[in-house]
Amino acid sequence: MGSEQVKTSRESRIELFKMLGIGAVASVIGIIAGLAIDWFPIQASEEAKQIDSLWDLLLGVSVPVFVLVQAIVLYCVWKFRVRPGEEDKDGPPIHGDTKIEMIWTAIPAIILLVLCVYAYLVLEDIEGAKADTMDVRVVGEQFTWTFYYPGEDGKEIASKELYLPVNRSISFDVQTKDVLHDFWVPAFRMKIDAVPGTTQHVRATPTREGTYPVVCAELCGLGHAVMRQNARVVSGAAFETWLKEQPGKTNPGATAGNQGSAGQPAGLSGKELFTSVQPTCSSCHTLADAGSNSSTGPNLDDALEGKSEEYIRQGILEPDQQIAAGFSAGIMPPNYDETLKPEEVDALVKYLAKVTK
Ligand code: HEC
Ligand SMILES: [Cu+2]
Repeated sequence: MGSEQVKTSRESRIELFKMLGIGAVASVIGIIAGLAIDWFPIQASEEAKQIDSLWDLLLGVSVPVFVLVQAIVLYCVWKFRVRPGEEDKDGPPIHGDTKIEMIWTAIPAIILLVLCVYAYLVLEDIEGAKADTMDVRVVGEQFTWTFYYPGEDGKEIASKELYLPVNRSISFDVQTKDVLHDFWVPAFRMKIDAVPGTTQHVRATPTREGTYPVVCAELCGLGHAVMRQNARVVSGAAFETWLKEQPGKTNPGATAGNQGSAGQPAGLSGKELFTSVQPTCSSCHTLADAGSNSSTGPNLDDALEGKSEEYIRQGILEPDQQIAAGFSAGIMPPNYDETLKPEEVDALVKYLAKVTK
């Protein structure tokens, strides 16, 4: 642009304003589109609001950086292309421009600094201790979550559903029994790895009653996709009532729930259990009678045909004792003997024996 033979400085200034104008219009369109898109699930926590505001600001700053630069590049490629007969011409020799270089270093530095400070303040606020916090221990394993609440006399109360009182700060202590998992409630926007051998901490304050998915966000094995449960945010009173109804846990030190599948409605039929115990059998197995057709585990219509109840019982309670041909150990959850009540196991065994005769 500094070339006298090609353009006067007035002409090149007009080109510059044209480019910036096109880039600015494109940026505004990009920001509006970015804000209009519904990126996230509903905001169900205090933290969600802060994180979404941070996201909106990041979007507002990064869209122009990308769109403006692209607009200028494309404009230059089109406007200043070599025309027929100009093949041997060369551009003016340019050896740098201190003023421009200082501007393009200073502006991004200032933008980054402002974003870092804002992100840090949000993080500080989200992670900071809050009054009246309730502790919930979260234990991941292939392929389920168990949630433990502090009960009376140091005993813990285990649940397969994450019941939470609304508008109360929750501090999650996240652990795993086996491999890496990642505790994530997208509606809360909070997420943390469960790392073997350590306890990770994350906070959230649910602000909206409702049911939201709890997801594992770390690929943890073949059953990873079925490692999904529910967070139920209820009123403080409803939470207290629910907690009182839960059976206490006798051995606080152990990590597994021994008092059966808390939160599971009692008296379900074998078929209902097959599709409702967490993680659901139907998410991995094909069984015509239950209408499931998943292939992570053996097709039970074939595998259990004519098999004894004892065989089926062992298949459920000690899955790694005999590995079905063509499948590997460590995929079928090993702890149904802990999470299912004996009568639930009986019902499942009887049901499977009957429908695969
Ligand atoms: C995460 C996936 C997954 C879930 C959930 C699951 N299974 Fe399995 N299951 C497997 C795999 C894989 C095998 C084969 C490997 C083995 O035998 O351990 C298997 C094996 C079995 C077998 C033995 C089959 C044979 O031929 O020996 C039975 C019986 C069985 N499952 C029943 C159930 C029941 C009942 C449930 C629910 C309470 C259930 N499974 C939940 C993956 C799963
Ligand atoms: Cu997982």
